[in-house]
Amino acid sequence: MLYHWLYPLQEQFAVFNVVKYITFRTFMSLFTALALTFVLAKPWIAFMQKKQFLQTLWEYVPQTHHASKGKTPTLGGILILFSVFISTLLWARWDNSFVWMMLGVGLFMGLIGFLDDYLKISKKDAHGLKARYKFPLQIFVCTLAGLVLYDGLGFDTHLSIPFFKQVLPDLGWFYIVFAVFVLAGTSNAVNLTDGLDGLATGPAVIAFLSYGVFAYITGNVKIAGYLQIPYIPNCAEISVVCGALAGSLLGFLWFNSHPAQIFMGDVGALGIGGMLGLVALLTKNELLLLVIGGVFVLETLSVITQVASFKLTGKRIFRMAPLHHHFELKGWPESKVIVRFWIISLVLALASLSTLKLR
Ligand code: 57M
Repeated sequence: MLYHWLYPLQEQFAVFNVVKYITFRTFMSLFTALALTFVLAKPWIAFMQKKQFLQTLWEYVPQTHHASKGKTPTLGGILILFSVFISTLLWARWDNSFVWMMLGVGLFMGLIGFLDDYLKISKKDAHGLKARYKFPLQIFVCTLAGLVLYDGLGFDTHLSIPFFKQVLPDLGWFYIVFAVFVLAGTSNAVNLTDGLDGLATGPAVIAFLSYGVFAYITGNVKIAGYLQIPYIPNCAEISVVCGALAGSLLGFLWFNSHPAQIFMGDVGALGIGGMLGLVALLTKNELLLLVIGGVFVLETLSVITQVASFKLTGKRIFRMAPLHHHFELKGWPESKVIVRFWIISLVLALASLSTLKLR
């Protein structure tokens, strides 16, 4: 919005020329979202406590210390998404379809998560929205997003494979299925990871910072050409949204860090996960998501292999899946599991960025 208001004034006031620059608006968006979340978090936590919107625990929580977490307010995702929306609307260009897609996916995936949280809180039952309703709803939203990309925006359906510049398989209409897989997979992966204080928030900050860089260079014809990566017009504007996400999550982490004063809830995990999947699609860096979002992938793989092993052999691979429960049950203190997962996340993100010149 500010771009559309301030840029025309640059002829009278040269200083407003600065809003032309995506890098400037990305940083402003980051700081605005950070400040919003930071300032609003305390009143939001107090409001959640007053309304008794507290986390509902599973009846068979194995770790005794998790029992105390039942007093923690949830629905922090509403705060995160609110700050992201306000900051994006302030700093991003309104004539960019990708920006609206990001907000749309965040909103609708967040709504599904909210329904889940609402049922958990109102019925005081940790199971919330039943999987037979939750997954079809997710698939519906993700299919809509896939259709908008494929049909509405005529998005390039070629798959870009890191290190293989010449290999660009065209997925054709199958791109919609691929998009659903990436979007639904990422949102559920973030959701599974969100089981310890700041465990999903930290890696999500790192992932959005990394994708902010990827979005910027993918949408810059000169840098994309120099690095020999696919150039996607209008893609750079997504870095403003990534900035808002990174800022908002960072502000939230201040309160979600151990011992957490608030959880993001499914509204946050699904909304943020959906947006992370979408930014990977829009920057044509879907395969790199396996590395940038490595912690989310590891957590998901631990669940898949645990369930498969138990069904096929009757034996468990991990003491408990997702992976963070395994380490907790091995006796690692919660903060150690969290910080070590953050370290892994940071190293993987740096490794992803280092591939840019190699490709
Ligand atoms: C939701 N929700 C957290 C909070 C957060 C298939 C199976 C692996 C599914 C999995 C599952 O349901 N995972 C998704 C995980 C919950 O946190 C809430 O949920 C939101 C995110 N969706 O924002 O609102 C609890 O996590 C803890 N927490 C923190 N700090 C945070 O910042 O400490 C969350 C955020 C909170 C709090 O205690 O209450 C959750 O873990 O429930 N199910 C499981 O993870 C279960 N695993 C399992 O059954 N494993 C089996 C099989 C099926 C693979 C096995 O290994 O044999 C375990 N979950 C829990 N206890 N809590 C079972 C034991």
